[in-house]
Amino acid sequence: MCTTCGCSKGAGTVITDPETGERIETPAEGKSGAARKPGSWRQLAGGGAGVSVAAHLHARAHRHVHETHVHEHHHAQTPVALDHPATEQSPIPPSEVAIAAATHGTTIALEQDVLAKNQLLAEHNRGWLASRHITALNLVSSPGAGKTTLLERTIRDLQALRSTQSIQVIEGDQATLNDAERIRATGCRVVQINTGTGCHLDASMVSRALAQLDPPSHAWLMIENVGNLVCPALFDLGEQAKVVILSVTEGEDKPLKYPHMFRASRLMLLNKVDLLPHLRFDVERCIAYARQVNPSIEVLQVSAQTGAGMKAWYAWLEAAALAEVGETVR
Ligand SMILES: Nc1nc2c(ncn2[C@@H]2O[C@H](COP(=O)(O)OP(=O)(O)OP(=O)(O)O)[C@@H](O)[C@H]2O)c(=O)[nH]1
Ligand SMILES: [Mg+2]
Repeated sequence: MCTTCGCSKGAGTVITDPETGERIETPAEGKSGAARKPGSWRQLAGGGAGVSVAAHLHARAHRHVHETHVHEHHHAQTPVALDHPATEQSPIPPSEVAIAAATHGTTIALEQDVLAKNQLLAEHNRGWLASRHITALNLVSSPGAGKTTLLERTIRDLQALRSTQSIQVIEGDQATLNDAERIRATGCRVVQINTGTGCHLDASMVSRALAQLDPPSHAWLMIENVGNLVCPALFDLGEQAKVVILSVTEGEDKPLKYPHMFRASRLMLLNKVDLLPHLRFDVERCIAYARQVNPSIEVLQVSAQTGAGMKAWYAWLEAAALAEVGETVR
């Protein structure tokens, strides 16, 4: 359940492979009836490329930020807090959690519990992906910002360039196989997660989808999250980075209104720039707002429709993939 908004209470998740028609249903939490066994960590680890995931998870030192102090650990690939949602990478500053905890008591404890459990699963996903040298990105945006259009063009452009790069996609939507069908039409492997009333993907859904997708070594995995600028910011899926897509039709103030998402993202793709001549949208101001909430956010201006700016996005992808391989092969 998303304790932030209670969205997924009462609805199960369905993961569909549009190619085979195979469906894996998981009932909502608290509902009776056994779920089909999800793609567990053990299952995923068994299909790995032979690199020790445990070794990978122990590969790098990192710092945990707790409510009152920061200290160093040596037990995970990237900075995480299994006992607290507020980490260096987390969109929730520790001070806000501390204040909320003081005022809301057990509600926050529950939310911490859900997020801590998710964080643990996300680290499992990350270790498994790293063992296959897979570059995984979590594409987040409000509904209709252009995530699927961007993926369609990215896949087709790279195919036209005769790239041998394997791209695989996990689609997240509350309902329909529409986006999965659009991706499948490009010839790319895809599975669709339908979250029912849920407003975001979580790490356990992605773990099950990965078991179904079984992406090959060195693939690029694109995870299109449910269209929502709020809750997906809180849930680490095990990705290398979040990429937030903001379309110019949404208004330049969105980074200020939804700061957690922009703080959690490494790259902002400002999409639909082909529409700028028809809108009152101040690009420079929008970028300044994004950097106000996240000084290190990278920004690229693109049009997924016309293709403008897309070469810079492909270069960014290559760099992210090289960084992933450099990190995991070492
Ligand atoms: N003009 C213009 N339209 C675009 C661009 N990118 C996407 N669109 C249009 O925006 C609409 C939504 O695009 P989608 O790719 O479905 O958006 P999405 O973010 O995947 O939407 P959800 O999955 O429903 O959240 C479609 O009508 C697209 O044709 C762009 O760069 N320029
Ligand atoms: Mg979409």
